[in-house]
Amino acid sequence: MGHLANGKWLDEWYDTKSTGGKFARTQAQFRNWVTMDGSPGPTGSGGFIPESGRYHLYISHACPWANRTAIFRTLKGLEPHIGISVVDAYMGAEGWTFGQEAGSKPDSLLGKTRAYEIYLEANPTYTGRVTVPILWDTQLHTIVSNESADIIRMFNSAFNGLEGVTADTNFYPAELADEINAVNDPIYNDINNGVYKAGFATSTAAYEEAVTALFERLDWVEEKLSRQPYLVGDRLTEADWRLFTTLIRFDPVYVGHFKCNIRRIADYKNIYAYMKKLYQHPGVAKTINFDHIKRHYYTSHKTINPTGIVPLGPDLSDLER
Ligand SMILES: N[C@@H](CCC(=O)N[C@@H](CS)C(=O)NCC(=O)O)C(=O)O
Repeated sequence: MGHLANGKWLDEWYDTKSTGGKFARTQAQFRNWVTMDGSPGPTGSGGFIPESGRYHLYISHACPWANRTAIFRTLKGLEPHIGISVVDAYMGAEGWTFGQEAGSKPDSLLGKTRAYEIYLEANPTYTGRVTVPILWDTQLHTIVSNESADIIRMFNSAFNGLEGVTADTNFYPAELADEINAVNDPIYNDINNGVYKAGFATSTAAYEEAVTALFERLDWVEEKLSRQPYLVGDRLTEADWRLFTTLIRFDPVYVGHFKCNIRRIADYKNIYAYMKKLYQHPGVAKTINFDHIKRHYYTSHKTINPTGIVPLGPDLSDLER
């Protein structure tokens, strides 16, 4: 775990001293958008038109944010058009690295062995965290975006029209945009980022605040799903995929490693059934690698789990039935 400071790699854990033990996530810095006509998107600069083979996605199978982008790449039929590389599960002193682990996929494009070298390729004096996902543009030789929330929206619509990519699969329909954004915000704050706020807290007060908000929000989702199949009603949307990648990691990792243990997802009747349905959605299960998920968290966060022992459980076989 580390970060880049003016282009120099520093092996340092998150600083929670200045925030009273709270984990404060920093904002992604590459915020350009691929758009159909190459015009600038809501942020960043223009020039990124959709072309087959032009873009490359760097992910971690462990990471819930990167997993969103892998799911959209698959469900939108973008696999033939956008290449992919997968970092190793273990994140050590050099941050994310590309190796030979089962499930990993080396950087066949730039030939890097460390993810921070990709950031330096885009900006030799970059300062900030080196996170996945990363969407790379082979033509302008830079990072389009390192923000999963933006990348899934580009994948949802900007590439429509390429062979096999259709507008019919639409997880962000205009008429539901307001509703989707309205559920995304609290779910991001209390659940997606909430598990990290709990797990990376270094004071009891910060931990308890995060866990309380997390379970109140899960109870809220449970109630919603007792009335409707998806977060915004009858239609499967972006909001569901954003929540799903946190839910699927919850019982194997967040309950134990991040101490989010008031209840398990398996204890929530409606959320569990919903999560299982999304897991079994065609194409999704192959984007989930429980070996990488468990090994990454339990072995990389030595301040939380110094022995690096990876628990054997829980039994997840019901997801396959
Ligand atoms: N806002 C980013 C967050 C991505 C993120 O934090 N990824 C984690 C992995 S789950 C990461 O790469 N962390 C490395 C670090 O912080 O040093 C997104 O949603 O794309």
